[in-house]
Amino acid sequence: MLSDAVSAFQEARDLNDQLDALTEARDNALAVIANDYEFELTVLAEGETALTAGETNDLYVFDDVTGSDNAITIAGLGDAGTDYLYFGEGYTAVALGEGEITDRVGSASALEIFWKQDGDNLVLYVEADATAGNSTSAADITEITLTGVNVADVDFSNGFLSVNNAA
Ligand SMILES: [Ca+2]
Ligand SMILES: [Ca+2]
Repeated sequence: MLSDAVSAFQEARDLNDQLDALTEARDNALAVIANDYEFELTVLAEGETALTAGETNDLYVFDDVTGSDNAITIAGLGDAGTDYLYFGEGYTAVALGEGEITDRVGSASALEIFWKQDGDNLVLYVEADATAGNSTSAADITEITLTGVNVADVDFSNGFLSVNNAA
């Protein structure tokens, strides 16, 4: 019926208007981060597995990039400028110790970031949901390696991870 088609058009038009408003809000927020706080923002994304923090203030925003093919490496975090890896609140950092991420680790009711010092590098295993660590597979885990980072130099508070590399 013609009226159905008109309704569909109106609904799509309204959504399109909302999209325009959201796009503007997103761009404004990005501009504030870039211009007022002077951070270069990078959202973790599938297919971008090797990242390097530069001379700028770098802000990496965590997003689930699960699966072993997507393991991310970030080099130079904290070496120059003010650098953050932002997870958002709600995560608890848990040491894996001698264990492995596939050992059924952590709490099924807590969202956790498991960490392991691997020589000069700090490896993070971030749960996509609270039960991810309890699996023997790492399918719901995002693996992030911070090269040249010792856990003793890491601060994790208010959802922000930072590295104090002052020599
Ligand atoms: Ca930097
Ligand atoms: Ca958990």
